[in-house]
Amino acid sequence: ASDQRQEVQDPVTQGDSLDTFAPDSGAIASSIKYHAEFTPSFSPEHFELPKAYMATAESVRDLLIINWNATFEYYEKMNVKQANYLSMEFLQGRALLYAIGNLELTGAYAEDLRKLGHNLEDVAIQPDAALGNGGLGRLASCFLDSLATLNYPAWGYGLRYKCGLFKQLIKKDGQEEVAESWLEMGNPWEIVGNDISYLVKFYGKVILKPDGSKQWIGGENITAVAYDVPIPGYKTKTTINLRLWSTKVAPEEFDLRAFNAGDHAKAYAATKNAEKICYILCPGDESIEGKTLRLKQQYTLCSASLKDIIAHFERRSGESVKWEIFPDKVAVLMNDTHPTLCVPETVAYTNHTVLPEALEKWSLDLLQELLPRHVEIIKMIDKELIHTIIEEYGTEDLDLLHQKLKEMRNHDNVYSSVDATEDVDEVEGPDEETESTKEEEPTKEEEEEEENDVKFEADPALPKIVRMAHLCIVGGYAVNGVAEIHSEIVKNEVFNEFYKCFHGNEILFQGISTSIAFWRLWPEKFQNKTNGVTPRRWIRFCNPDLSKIITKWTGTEDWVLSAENLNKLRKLADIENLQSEWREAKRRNKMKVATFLKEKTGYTVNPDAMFDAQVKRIHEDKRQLLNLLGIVYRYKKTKEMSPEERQARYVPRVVFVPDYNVSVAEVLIPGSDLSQHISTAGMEASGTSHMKFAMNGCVLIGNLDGANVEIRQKVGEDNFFLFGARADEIAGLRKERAEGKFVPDPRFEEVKAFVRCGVFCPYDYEELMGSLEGNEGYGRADYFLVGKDFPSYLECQEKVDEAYRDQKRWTEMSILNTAGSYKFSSDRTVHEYARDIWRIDPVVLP
Ligand code: T68
Repeated sequence: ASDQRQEVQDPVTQGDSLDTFAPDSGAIASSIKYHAEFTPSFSPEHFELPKAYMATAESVRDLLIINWNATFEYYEKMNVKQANYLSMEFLQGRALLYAIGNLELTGAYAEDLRKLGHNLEDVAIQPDAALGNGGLGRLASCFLDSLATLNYPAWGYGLRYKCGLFKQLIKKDGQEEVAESWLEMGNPWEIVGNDISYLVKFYGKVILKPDGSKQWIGGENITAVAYDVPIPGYKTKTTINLRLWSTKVAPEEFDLRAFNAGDHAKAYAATKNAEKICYILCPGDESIEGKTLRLKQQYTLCSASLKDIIAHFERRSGESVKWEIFPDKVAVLMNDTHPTLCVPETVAYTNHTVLPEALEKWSLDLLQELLPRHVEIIKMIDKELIHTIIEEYGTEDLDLLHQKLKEMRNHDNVYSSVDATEDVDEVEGPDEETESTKEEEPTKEEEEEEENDVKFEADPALPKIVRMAHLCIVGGYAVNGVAEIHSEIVKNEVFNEFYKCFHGNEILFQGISTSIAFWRLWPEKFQNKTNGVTPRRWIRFCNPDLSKIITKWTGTEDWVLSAENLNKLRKLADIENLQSEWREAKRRNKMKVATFLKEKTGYTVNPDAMFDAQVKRIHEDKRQLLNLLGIVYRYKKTKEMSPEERQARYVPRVVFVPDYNVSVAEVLIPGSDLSQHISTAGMEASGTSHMKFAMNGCVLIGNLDGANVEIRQKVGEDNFFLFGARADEIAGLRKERAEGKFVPDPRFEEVKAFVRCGVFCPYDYEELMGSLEGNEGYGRADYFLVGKDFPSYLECQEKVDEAYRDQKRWTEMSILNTAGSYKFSSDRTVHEYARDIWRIDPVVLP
């Protein structure tokens, strides 16, 4: 990629005028009435919900489209360099009130809707756009918000799943997942581009053409159609685009003959095959069918998006398309490895996990069958990598070189075998013989190369897999982690071979380190970009009460666009008046939580109690179990108290909130006092919910993992409850554990026994408790070190209780958390990506 920055001229001098629509009073009501009458998605008689929502949304969309078109036209005209954020997930949440807020029309809409007999808040009842699972998807949405607000030329690309995140029901036996289509009532936020579609190909074979070039032919073709979602920035005309692909059958794939012959199932097979690609988010991939579907999803995103990006480039280039300047005009970011199949192009890669089981791997056979041409390219990349390594390393010491490659293959290579201990699904080969370069006569040059490569061949007896993260690192021009500690782990541990490392003897003498041999692959690619979240949605929009207080005490509303202003609160944190306003706002937010919980779960909670929240995808490494065992321990102790003693304290009350999503977060986060970020150190890449909690004045309890480390630095050590083992101790502790040297704390034994005895309900707890003890058949002995951290967690929670009793001190901590959260605005993160990875500049519309 080039370092060249975009020079943007003022188009006003070129006679353009791009006025935004500024509706006067009454104009909004007319627009809503117009849509109610003429947008034929509901029956004509009434103006009730959901029709009132739809008509209101459509009128807002009109306004967005004006800015969205203006933005698009301006980028076209100025031929700007654009960043493209490819992500399998976006967790947008609800759009109506947020968009109105960004357009600064909340008052006007509320007033005009009132005239039409509706309350704005009540009208906004849309389902959440939940096209994501958790942090990774929500990060993508926060980035879009910041990109638009900061006027960066950028688009998001994703898939338009018909069913987003499942509806979660908690039944007696556990979680029940129910599919739910968020599109059932229609989606007013999208603009279908029937004229923007691309063919996406699967299967088939590669042939060698007479001119020596290769062609991928045959196979199955589907069509990807663009659905565009305008993303408005805050207080700016810039409205960027989230382009989501929906899949349908390519017309020529429909078997009309079979249909007419009465074999309707056969005729529809192609339709179903195409449509199922976008049917659900994250289809189960235990089965080979599931794996194939997931790979098809990933490839659809890559293929359609890159074709679209290339089409933009060609169109914007006009008469003279110069491919050598493609990197000056286009940056592509892969949000984790899901879009790895973009690698042959200009890409950058953000890693979101270091957990071995979460690092994507695909069987070479499956890839070969579905994408034969890509496998050839991947093999070429692999070959090139080996050549790079030989160049870097030299061939003087062949044994050492072999050793190095073997190491990389065993745990770190692009296309390689894996060690036999690893569990890789065997996949049946393709039914038909595919013609690929493998079977062609090699040229003389290739033969020579082959000879050279034989020496470095992987063990043919082992199953071949493609490690997507390695492909991303080799093919990407930049690789970043999402918090400082995570980026260090990425380069020094998980992907160290691709960064640099020492081998031979490293001698440390009187503080001077001398290495005998030095291996250096791509240290310059590796970077850190600590995550962030948008203060627009995560303070201003979800917490209007606190927003007013922040504006009042910092003197301006500037913090919404420049989060550094939040830090002004630091000096004010002990002022009594501010503190009492702060507490009142928190109390009102807690009342909202109490009302919400009552409605949603039927449980009553006391708003005077401390609200202690843990918000995470359910994962062993995030250690919900540590939280639960902590609760059980405290429950047991409360039970053992005398009635008088118990009276003096709150009895723990635990509520599980099912079906968590962005809208639920908007209620829970402002109304929490404490939030828990207690993953095993080194396992949470960053975490982002704690950034939202801190922004809303919640105090955190956590260990030195992910972005906790940086949050603690910013809010101050005294305002963060720290416990637990550090990342650099984990390997040693696990070893100790495996060798049976770990001596559990009596409180840990007590709590496990208590659960086992069935006080909560009769249930076979053996699997759960066994996993903590490493009992036979239950996997690795407490791999996530719940037992090790349990005592320090309990002690830390006691300190929390103590601190909460001093409300003055607690409020000060709460204010200091909001103050210190300034660093964790996604505006800061996006500026860093723009400067260091995408190399794009803001382009302000005239
Ligand atoms: C999260 N990852 C990290 N993954 O766990 C979190 N994965 O620490 C980090 O803050 C966040 O990414 C943003 O960087 C995820 O959310 C997924 O949701 C996911 C989904 C499908 C496949 C793999």
